[in-house]
Amino acid sequence: MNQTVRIGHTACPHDCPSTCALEVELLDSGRIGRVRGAKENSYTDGVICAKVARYAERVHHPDRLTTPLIRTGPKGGGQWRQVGWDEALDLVADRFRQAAETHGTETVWPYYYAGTMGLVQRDGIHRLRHAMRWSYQFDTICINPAWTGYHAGCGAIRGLDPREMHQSDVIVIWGTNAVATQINVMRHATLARKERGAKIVVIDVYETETMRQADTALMLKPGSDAALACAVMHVLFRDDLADRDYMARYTRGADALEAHLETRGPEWAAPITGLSVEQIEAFAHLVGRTKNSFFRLGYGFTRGRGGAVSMHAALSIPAVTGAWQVKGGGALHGNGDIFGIDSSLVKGKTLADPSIRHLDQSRIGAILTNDPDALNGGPPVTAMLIQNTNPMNVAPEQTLVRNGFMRDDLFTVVHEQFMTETAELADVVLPATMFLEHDDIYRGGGHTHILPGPKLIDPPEGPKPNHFVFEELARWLDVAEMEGFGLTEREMLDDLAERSDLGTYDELVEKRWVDKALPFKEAHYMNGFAHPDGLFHFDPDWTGVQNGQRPADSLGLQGPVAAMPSLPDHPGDLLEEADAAHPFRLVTAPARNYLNSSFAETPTSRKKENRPTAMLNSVDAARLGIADGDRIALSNLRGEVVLHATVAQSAVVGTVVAEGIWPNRAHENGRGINTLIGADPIAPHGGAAFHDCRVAMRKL
Ligand SMILES: Nc1nc2c(c(=O)[nH]1)N[C@H]1C(S)=C(S)[C@@H](COP(=O)(O)OP(=O)(O)OC[C@H]3O[C@@H](n4cnc5c(=O)[nH]c(N)nc54)[C@H](O)[C@@H]3O)O[C@H]1N2
Ligand SMILES: Nc1nc2c(c(=O)[nH]1)N[C@H]1C(S)=C(S)[C@@H](COP(=O)(O)OP(=O)(O)OC[C@H]3O[C@@H](n4cnc5c(=O)[nH]c(N)nc54)[C@H](O)[C@@H]3O)O[C@H]1N2
Ligand code: SF4
Ligand SMILES: [Mo]
Repeated sequence: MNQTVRIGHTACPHDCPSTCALEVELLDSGRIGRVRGAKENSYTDGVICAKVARYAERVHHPDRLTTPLIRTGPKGGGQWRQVGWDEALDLVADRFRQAAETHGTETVWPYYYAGTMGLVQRDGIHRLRHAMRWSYQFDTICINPAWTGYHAGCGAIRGLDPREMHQSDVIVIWGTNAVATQINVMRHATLARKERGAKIVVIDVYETETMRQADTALMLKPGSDAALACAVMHVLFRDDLADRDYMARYTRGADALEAHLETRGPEWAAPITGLSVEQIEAFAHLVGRTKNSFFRLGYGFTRGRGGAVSMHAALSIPAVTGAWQVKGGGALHGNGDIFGIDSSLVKGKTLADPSIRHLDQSRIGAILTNDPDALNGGPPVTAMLIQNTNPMNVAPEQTLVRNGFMRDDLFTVVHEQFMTETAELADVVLPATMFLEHDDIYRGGGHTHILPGPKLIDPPEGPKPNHFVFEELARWLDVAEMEGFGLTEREMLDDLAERSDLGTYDELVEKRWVDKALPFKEAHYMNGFAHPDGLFHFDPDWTGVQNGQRPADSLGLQGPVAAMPSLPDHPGDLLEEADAAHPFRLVTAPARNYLNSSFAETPTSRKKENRPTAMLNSVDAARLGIADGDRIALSNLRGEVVLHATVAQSAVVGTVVAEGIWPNRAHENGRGINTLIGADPIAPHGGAAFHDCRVAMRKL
């Protein structure tokens, strides 16, 4: 069949720091063909991940939800009645109203996350939440430990323009598996190596695809990054590689840091990290002698109970070397603070009442099983609206999460593209459009662009955008007259663009993207760091306001702040260290072909990932009599998970890695990997410790 191919321009909406500029083949049939990265976008540079390149598999998937469904049998029983939107919304509005009449408005908990990163489709849920005085969500599942640690040092979430890698002689890829999770980091790093011989250092806890491409591979024990950073800085001070002039002008706490690090040299760090003294010395000398070292700091190494400490410690290295002073030198974690986006209308800021109860997103298991502490002084949660997230798969403490969702007195509405494991336990399921079928605006996490994502194809009959759900529910619940309601998606996008100095939405679509990169001096904090005193803080205050937000303690949700070190140090006391009964440390890293739980529904991703596995070292395997391919169980006090073993020299002895996130049902006993993960908040500003978990392991 001969079809004309037109190209549509949009942006990837998925929860990924790359936020790629996309070119989509639009076939006459209304279907899409191949998806490619835009070559003209200097960050995307024509490169995207394979899973989005084959997006046709997802958007035209035969299992997509296309009709609203109302549950007819027991929870999770799979019996549904197909209904029209009006009947579904009528029921939802009725039940939400009833719940609020019985328990007060805080009993309704709208639960969302970043399945779409669109600023209108993702964030509009807050407008409805505030209008209805429903409970707030304290977002903790992803960024908090990383952002808090970064903010503690720099005073803002911004750093180098990632394209500056082309002017770097050393690129340190720290705690991110860029090949899998943000391919463009790898693209620019490997180009820099080709162009100028830049050396790539990769710091991870197992041999990832990213590490296999490194010039220097530092494979350490989970949660030991701050110890490595301390030893590196010890060497920098010791060997006169610290930039004392720079520190005097731009930092706070340098003398205290130097004194404190005297006892934290490579000999101290070697047993903590599992690295050799020589490896640590060599790494310290490399970054100490190469001013233009680019520290690309990921999320992975912050998903432990010492996560904020680890981020801040790693970030302290370029402040000691003074790397920030030169092109290609300094750090980047994210650039969230450069965009000047004003989402106040979308989010319904004027409707917000700060006294309303906050609930910790990661503690959904404890919340839904009525743990009084997790309920934070408010009523039980008896009604939920869930969008863009799949907590029955991705949230920690899965056993509690399941028990909670099974409660008969909990009414759950899930607006979804697929029948996820969360949707399976819903009372009402509403079908959602995909990004190619609605309009939105996105901003880069790991780069400097704002990109419009205009609608390119028509959805199937049935699915509706998130914005439609906010507007319709507002109407059914009689708050449609409040500020911020009553606009179409396009009108809302125009308002957002205008408030954010981006012109109109159409103008933005015409331009394809806007580059908000800061000038050198700003991006490098040469006019001062973003704290009020203009200094980088080696000695952060972990209490009070964190990353510019209301502190968790004022929300009643703080982690063990008192146990945090006041200067960079190994946060050993905070970690879930191995013990005699649970001698292994589990890391639940992302799989290359899945994105959190997304794409587990597409046949190619599924085939490539094969089955849930746990990677372990041959030394550990031999000791337990486990051979490659054996069925094994991982367990701890939270539960037990069955997988198959892959034996390789790919991690430090004592570390086990399970890539995912696989659907729970892909595991033999229906228990997914997050059964093993704890939900206790990471200090000081919350977070889930997905890579900090002790387990026992046995052959089945
Ligand atoms: N293919 C794919 N891409 C994704 C995702 C996905 O699931 N799959 N998820 C998306 C999302 S939501 C996010 S937030 C980003 C996250 O992307 P990243 O910043 O890459 O963070 P993580 O995915 O948590 O983990 C990255 C790496 O950290 C390593 N790690 C774990 N513990 C430690 C430690 O203690 N020290 C060190 N040095 N390394 C450690 C893991 O082994 C893993 O290789 O990726 C996004 N992109
Ligand atoms: N074991 C382990 N667990 C983890 C992690 C880990 O590293 N290890 N990483 C954690 C991290 S960093 C994160 S961010 C979370 C993420 O976890 P989630 O937020 O649950 O992300 P996804 O699993 O991608 O689920 C997003 C869902 O949103 C739906 N969706 C997408 N677009 C739209 C839309 O426009 N409208 C509607 N209504 N729905 C939409 C998709 O179909 C999908 O089911 O997982 C966390 N869980
Ligand atoms: S790399 Fe990330 S942003 Fe780019 S296409 Fe893939 S999922 Fe989307
Ligand atoms: Mo995330």
